[in-house]
Amino acid sequence: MSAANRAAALFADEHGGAASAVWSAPGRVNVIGEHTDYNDGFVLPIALPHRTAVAIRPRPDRLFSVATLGSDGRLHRSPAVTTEELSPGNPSGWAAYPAGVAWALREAGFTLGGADLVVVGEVPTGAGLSSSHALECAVALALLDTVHQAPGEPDALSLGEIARLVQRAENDFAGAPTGLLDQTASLACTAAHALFFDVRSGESEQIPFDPRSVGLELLVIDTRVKHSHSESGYGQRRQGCERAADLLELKALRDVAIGDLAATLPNLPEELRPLVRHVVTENDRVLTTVDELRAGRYAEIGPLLTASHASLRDDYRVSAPELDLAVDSALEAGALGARMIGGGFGGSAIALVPVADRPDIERAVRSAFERQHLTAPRLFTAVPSAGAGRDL
Ligand code: GAF
Repeated sequence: MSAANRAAALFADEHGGAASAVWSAPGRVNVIGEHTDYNDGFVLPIALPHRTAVAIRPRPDRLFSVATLGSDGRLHRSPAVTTEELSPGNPSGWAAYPAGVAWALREAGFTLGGADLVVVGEVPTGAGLSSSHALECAVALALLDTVHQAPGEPDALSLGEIARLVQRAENDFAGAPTGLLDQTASLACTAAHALFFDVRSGESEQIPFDPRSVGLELLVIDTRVKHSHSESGYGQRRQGCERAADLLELKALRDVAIGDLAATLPNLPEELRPLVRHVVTENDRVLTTVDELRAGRYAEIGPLLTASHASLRDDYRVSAPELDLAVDSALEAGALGARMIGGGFGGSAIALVPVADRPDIERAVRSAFERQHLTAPRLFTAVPSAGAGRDL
């Protein structure tokens, strides 16, 4: 059963009667363009088939209640608070993600009534696949629907505006200083495409991306090493980039042209140079990847993925031994390219693999983990899927 149908059924059990709507939003895999979003740069994500669904029904009072299906198969209920009572820290824990969205909408001037929400998520959590943004985007759309602002309504907010509201929830309520990549991917990706998104201009283009049509697959390797953007070195990397841009008197590192990189680096303190080198070369790799995909040259993006990983590992220093192992073992077994994805310090890697070689590559990655006595990784194919929408 789909996440949406399960959310609808659980809603009926929990609250009696039907939900008024069910919205869902997917997790994402970023093909390339990592740690470029908060530098005003370029990203190229796809949406996963894994979705988080939110069944909703407005309440006559002002209470905001959320129940989520846990991995233990039970519903976990957040303490019900009124929408007026929501403030960063109240509620905390997992409930901060849905509550933060209601708070951000309220802060943006929407008059929200109370609502009951039931959440069913199938995006693996802590795996760098953006489960928190899938949840936040689905909640945002469900709540906006209650005030006639969901996509499709007359004068509705644009997807870009919704993405910024979700970003505010994540940054100021949940306390994770993340950029715009994940919510934009979850909201705006379409099936069989990658989304080429220019964070500075807000412009995006759907790039046809269907690896299976050329005998390839994008394999996700979830290392099972959990990560968290509010606790990892993510914020510190972000501050380093902002400091470098300030010292260079630029709005953002996006403004360093690849051709000026060598001349620019000596003007910076030594510890900031690798950060800048990563961001500038990564933006360039996104542009080259888009060119290759537009020309249908899928295999050519392999080396770009691998170069991205080396840059994230050596310059940006956000990889982890398990991510390096996933990438190295996949490459040794015949992947055309591989890299860690997302914020790093754990989570997942991707590998571009010929369909025919996938069983061997999968076996090689699994035995590499086994030899090092690591938790078995979870492997699956990332099929470029649809973005968020209303299911029921
Ligand atoms: C995380 C963040 F949420 C994104 O905004 C982005 O910075 C990414 O890490 C790194 O590219 O997923």
